[in-house]
Amino acid sequence: METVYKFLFAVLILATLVVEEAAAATQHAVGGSQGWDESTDFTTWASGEKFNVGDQLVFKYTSGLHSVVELGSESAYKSCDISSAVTSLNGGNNVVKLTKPGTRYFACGTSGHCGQGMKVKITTAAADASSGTTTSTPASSSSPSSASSSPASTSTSASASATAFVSHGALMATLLLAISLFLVLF
Ligand SMILES: [Cu+2]
Repeated sequence: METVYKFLFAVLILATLVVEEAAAATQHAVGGSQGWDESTDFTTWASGEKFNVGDQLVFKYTSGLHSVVELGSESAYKSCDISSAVTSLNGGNNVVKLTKPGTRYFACGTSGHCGQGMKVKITTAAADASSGTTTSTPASSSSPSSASSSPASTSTSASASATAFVSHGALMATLLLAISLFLVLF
């Protein structure tokens, strides 16, 4: 009977850890309440946000008026070279997952909009910086309607699974530690 309780305790710890890990991922509504629009100051917005691995960017805009293109380099970003886009998204509500540390460049694909400042540079911090601290997200972005925006994250799936493996390892280590602690104490 005692083993049953031990098992249940272990399951409880595991469930808690999984929930905590899920809660640590933040959704960033790009541009804040103004959204993905040419009137938004994205440099100021991005400087006030902290991007961690596992977080998501949510681009909200009027479908047909704007789009989201990911650019492959700093130079393409600076010169608004939309033709070198890595990924192109549209539809008005796109979710892009930040799967690894580093800088990513996004711009609007509509002619002239990037030049007007409708672009943003996102720098994702290394995984270890994400422990615990979750940045605030506007309540409006709470609907996780993962639109047809998966292509952006699938291109980097190899590194994504590597990151997942690392965090999974840390999770298992914590779990094993908790279980052994329990066995020693009781
Ligand atoms: Cu635009």
